[in-house]
Amino acid sequence: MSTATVHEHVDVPQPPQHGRPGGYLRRASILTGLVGGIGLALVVYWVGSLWLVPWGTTNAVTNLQVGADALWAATFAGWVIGFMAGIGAFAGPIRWALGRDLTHADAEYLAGRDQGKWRYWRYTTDHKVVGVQYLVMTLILFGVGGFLAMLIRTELGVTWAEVFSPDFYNSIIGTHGIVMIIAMIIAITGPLGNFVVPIMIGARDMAFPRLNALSFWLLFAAVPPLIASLFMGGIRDGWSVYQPLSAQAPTGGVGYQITIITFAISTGIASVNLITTTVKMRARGMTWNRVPVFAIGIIASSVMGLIWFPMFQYSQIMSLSDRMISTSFFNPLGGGSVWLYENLFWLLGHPEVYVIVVPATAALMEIVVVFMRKPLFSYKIAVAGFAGIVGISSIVWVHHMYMTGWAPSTNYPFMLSTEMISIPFGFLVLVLLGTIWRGKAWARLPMLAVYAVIWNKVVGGITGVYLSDTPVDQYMHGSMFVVAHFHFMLMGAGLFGAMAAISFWFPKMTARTFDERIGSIGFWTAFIGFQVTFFSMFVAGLQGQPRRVLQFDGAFNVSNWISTIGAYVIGIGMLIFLAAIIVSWRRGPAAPANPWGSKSLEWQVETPVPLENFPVLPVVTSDPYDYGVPDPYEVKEPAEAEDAKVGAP
Ligand code: HEM
Ligand SMILES: [Cu+2]
Repeated sequence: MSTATVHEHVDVPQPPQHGRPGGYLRRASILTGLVGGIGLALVVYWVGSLWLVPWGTTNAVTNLQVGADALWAATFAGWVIGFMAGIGAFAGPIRWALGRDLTHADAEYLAGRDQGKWRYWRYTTDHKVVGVQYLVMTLILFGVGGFLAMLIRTELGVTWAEVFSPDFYNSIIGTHGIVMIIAMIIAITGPLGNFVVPIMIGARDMAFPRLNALSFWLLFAAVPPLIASLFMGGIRDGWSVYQPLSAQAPTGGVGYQITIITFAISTGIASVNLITTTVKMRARGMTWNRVPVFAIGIIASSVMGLIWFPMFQYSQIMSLSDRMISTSFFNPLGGGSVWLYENLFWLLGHPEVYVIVVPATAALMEIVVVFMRKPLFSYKIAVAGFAGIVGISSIVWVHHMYMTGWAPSTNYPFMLSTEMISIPFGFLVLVLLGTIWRGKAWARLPMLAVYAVIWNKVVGGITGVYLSDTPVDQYMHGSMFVVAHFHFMLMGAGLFGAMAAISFWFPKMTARTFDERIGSIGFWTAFIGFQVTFFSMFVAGLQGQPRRVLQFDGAFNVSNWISTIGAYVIGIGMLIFLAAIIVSWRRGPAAPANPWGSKSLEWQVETPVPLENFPVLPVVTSDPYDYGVPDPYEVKEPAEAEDAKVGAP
């Protein structure tokens, strides 16, 4: 991408300055957040237990004292609100309401100027800080989800005994599923959407910096209720917490509901921010056909999240209301419908897999052009692929309900729409293959990882087509084949794609060089373990092994032993990859500004990236993929000077 730098001083209009800078925002941090959260939760629980439980009214369906659910729902909500108040999320709006809007000095302070590492523990608005905060949060969530996965495979591998009680095994599965889904949803959009996209499009920050901090800290506040639920009887009906089972689950289910309701607000805000940033903050000259494909992928993912995540949120608000005040949204005895729940859930459930896979695919496209030194095979087909997925992914959700008996006549149109989604999905794989085709790859980890992810995508995609056919699904529904299929998609394409993307943008994000030797050992160990784990689960599923059942017929023993060994190998590989991230971040050699020789804007800025990103905003004059294409703006030495040089002694 060639840029013409125009040295013009841009006057940034300043908000009217009222009163002195400072106030609570200068003292707020994660510590005041924790005090606020725990403090308010305790107060609510105390007042609530004085007031709620003594009622003793019992929910007709759950036979549970309504008070208990309402008490915990209020306590968890108290934690979220108290934490957000404590960390300073409401300080800005309150000051604005009091006519004392933030001063420019406050805004600079909030952006983290001159605060060193402490800025990562505060309500900081700089998109680069928020990106790093999301990266750390993603790693923590993967740690929790991965640990639970090891427990699941241990239970399934120890075929001669029971390691956990059936109830606890059920809650491990459900918690593993939802923690991993949340981790995958943020894995690329959070760290890289926030850190890379604004620089990549030539902006100084996101469109709404304060909202950006809000989206991250809401995510942070959303997690503890979910973890708490594991110790309050847990969620025993899988990550999808289907009704009417979840209405009868222990109080822990309330933690899940508060988490999803809060997380949905966080993703909604983040999606609005990511979309608005690329629509409104692009550098001059960056017309839509010059926008890097990664930014397009992030928009596509954010649009799907923005439209469909509220469905999930509504389903949990209604579930909570059914539990707390005995409404009957999903209670057939009160005229409600469990199918309403399933439709609401899968209206999000399916597009969400593309919320995960689309950013990973877009990141791979940024990687292949750099390491193949070739223009993208077809920018237009890539964009058409993303647009096609946004469109079709919203009309396929019923393939999760083929076997529910809800509306069998709809199965065939949804079978068709589901099969059709492999067309835009195929576009994306073809653009990757087309860019690789006949090129000479620079064999570095990010590039080699692309091959691994394409393999996983193809396996995941093909098995998806099988399952989209109702006759096949009649046999496979609820089996380990389905589990293996979505792991190939969510983990195989999503997580391994995220690992490729992190290893690519690591030098820019951390100003350190990523240790590719350790990183590669980790990546490929996990990749091999992954194939072993989930191919044997394809086999177990074909043999008929049901999911979500800890006791099964001995016929499945061998495939489960192999799968469990594979899972431990994944675990070892992931720990080695994590070690590579930590070791490189702590003491890796300082990274140069553009180690890959990329033409994209984010690699044209200094490393570490200065607070304002660009000393002067760039003007863009071409797309970022003109590798191997002569630069029309390159200032050529006049011929005679050339000759003169040739002649010169
Ligand atoms: C270390 C890697 C992982 C292993 C070994 C693993 C293993 C498993 C197994 C064996 C199950 C099925 C349990 C059963 O039905 O009895 C499962 C369920 C699930 N996994 Fe994973 N998983 C891993 C990573 C992931 C990742 C990265 C995701 C990303 C989204 C994920 C999402 C899910 C979901 C959504 C379920 C369904 C939970 C439910 O049935 O409610 N897993 N996992
Ligand atoms: Cu689906």
